[in-house]
Amino acid sequence: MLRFTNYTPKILGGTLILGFIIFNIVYNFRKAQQKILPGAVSLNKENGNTLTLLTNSPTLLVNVNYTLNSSKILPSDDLSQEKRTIVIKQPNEMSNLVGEENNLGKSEGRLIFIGDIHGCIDEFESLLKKVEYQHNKDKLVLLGDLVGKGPSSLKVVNKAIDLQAYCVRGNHDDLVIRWYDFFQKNPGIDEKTLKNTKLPYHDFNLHGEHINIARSMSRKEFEFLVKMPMIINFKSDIESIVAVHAGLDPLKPLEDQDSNIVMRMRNILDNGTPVEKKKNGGSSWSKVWNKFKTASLHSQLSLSKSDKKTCVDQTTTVFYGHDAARNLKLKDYTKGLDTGCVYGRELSAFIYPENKLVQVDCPGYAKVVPK
Ligand SMILES: [Mn+2]
Repeated sequence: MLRFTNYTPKILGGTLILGFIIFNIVYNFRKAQQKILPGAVSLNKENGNTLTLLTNSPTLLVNVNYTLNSSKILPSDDLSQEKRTIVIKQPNEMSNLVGEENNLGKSEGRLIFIGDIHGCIDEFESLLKKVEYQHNKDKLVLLGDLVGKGPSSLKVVNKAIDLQAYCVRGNHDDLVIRWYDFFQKNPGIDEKTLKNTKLPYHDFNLHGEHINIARSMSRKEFEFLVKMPMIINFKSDIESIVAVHAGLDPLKPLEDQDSNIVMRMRNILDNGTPVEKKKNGGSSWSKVWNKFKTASLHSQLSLSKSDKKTCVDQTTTVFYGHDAARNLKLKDYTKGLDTGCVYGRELSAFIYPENKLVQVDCPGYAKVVPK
């Protein structure tokens, strides 16, 4: 029987202090774990699915400044009425993005945005012919997922290297990058050890194709992929064009976007949270982006004045891929170009500043997986 003695308050006090210490250790340990893993934000918190973490310190944002060689600056609505020449100034930080030969300097010509290629090298080459791509004048912008699903992932990567294309990282590119990194850290690992090893990412699949792409990848191919940033922002005095693989969180400036979200988002919930899977609810991110002008978005979400300044300018035009299920989506401020090439639909190019869409048909290589 427990009796109240002179020692009881000390024991109770001691237990409380000990409990407090243990709580703090656990809490701080978990917090420290989260700090070690920046970008480890779950897109699907509701389901408890944690998202894949990123390796190799991905570059979030690269800015490309350009000027318009036009005697008359036009509002963006009139872009199609007068062909303007873009002069791309190659900033230093782009030098390691466009392959080993960085001799572009200034180039005049068109920006040609191309949706998810997924290893479809033949269709990629046909599309280049169809748009009459001129290497010394035009600039290619590939919207990520160069690899995976299709027949010739590494041929597409090498073509991008040869053409010195600007590319943003897609979720499939990211998976191959992480597998390559895994083999760098575990050199010569045999099949048996591999099977018994606890793999570092939930989306690592020993029977998937990404492991094989990574295994057959050269150092040069890896370095090209790993240097692909999440966001490229083409900026002139009057307009801003952004290339990303999946989408942008309208409530954050470009430099504060989350890499995982930029590579994977599809929808935005009513409370403003971006989510990867449509089954999590919400609306298409592009619908949200186009629907709300900056002010109305802010007033709806009751943000403070200081927050208003930090959001992405809603007039920015965003080129993206990733959402083959929604197919071609050309809206005022967003251009969705994943038209399901690898599933037997089309590979699409959007030519700027002509605002012209060019497509080639594809026979289809991969089964359609509903998202
Ligand atoms: Mn994708």
